[in-house]
Amino acid sequence: MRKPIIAANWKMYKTFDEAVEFVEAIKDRIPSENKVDAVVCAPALYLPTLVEIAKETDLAIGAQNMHYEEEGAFTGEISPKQLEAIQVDYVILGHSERREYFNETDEAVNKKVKAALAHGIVPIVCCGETLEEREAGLTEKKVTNQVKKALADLSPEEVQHIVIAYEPIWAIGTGKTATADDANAVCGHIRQGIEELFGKDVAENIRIQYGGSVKPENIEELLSKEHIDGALVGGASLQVESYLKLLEAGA
Ligand code: G2H
Repeated sequence: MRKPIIAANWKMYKTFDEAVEFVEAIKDRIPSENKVDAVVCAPALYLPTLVEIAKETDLAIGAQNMHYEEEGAFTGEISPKQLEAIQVDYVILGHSERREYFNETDEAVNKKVKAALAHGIVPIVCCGETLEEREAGLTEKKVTNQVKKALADLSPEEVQHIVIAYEPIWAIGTGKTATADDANAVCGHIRQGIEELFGKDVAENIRIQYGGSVKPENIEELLSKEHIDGALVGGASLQVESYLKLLEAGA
């Protein structure tokens, strides 16, 4: 059985004080780590403080992006080595907002995935289609291709530690959610692609989240589906009670 993983993606929201207040409020209210993995992916400048507050609780802290190089002259960037040093557990990679606004390519995502794994950080690798691609019947092709490129040259052993997040771009922050059946079908297709590339065991073990306007009202139905192992949540992860409801649905 795959353990659900509910990850908050705060994006560029919350001040430092708000972030600290949130993590203080939830850290002792996380359902048992045996039942659900709870992750908060916060703006980078809050990470050391949040890791410290969440230490010895069931809450894990993640970053929303990183560079693939260990160090160097890359003004404004943050490296996997730097994230590892402050004990960040997860990193979101290849989110559609980064692909769209910061020109992040599949090749860069692949380098980042490798770098994260080399530093003991679990990558949450995002994929998803635009509305035009969906309407043209290209969803499966687009998503499978993104996943294949993101995981290029990795071993089955490495891939089973990764989390995939399927986020249809047209459902992000729009209030529109893919139906649970549609989301499940695409997640199933991703799993099938992983089986072809890395074998049945890896496909059965790897966790695939759905993301895109997930909220307390729709999470239970999404999680009831065979291939959906959790959620990557933006808007509905910003309020304490809402995020806790999402975790309870996963537990
Ligand atoms: C998709 C999601 C979080 P939201 O980006 O990754 O955001 O839940 O606001 O659609």
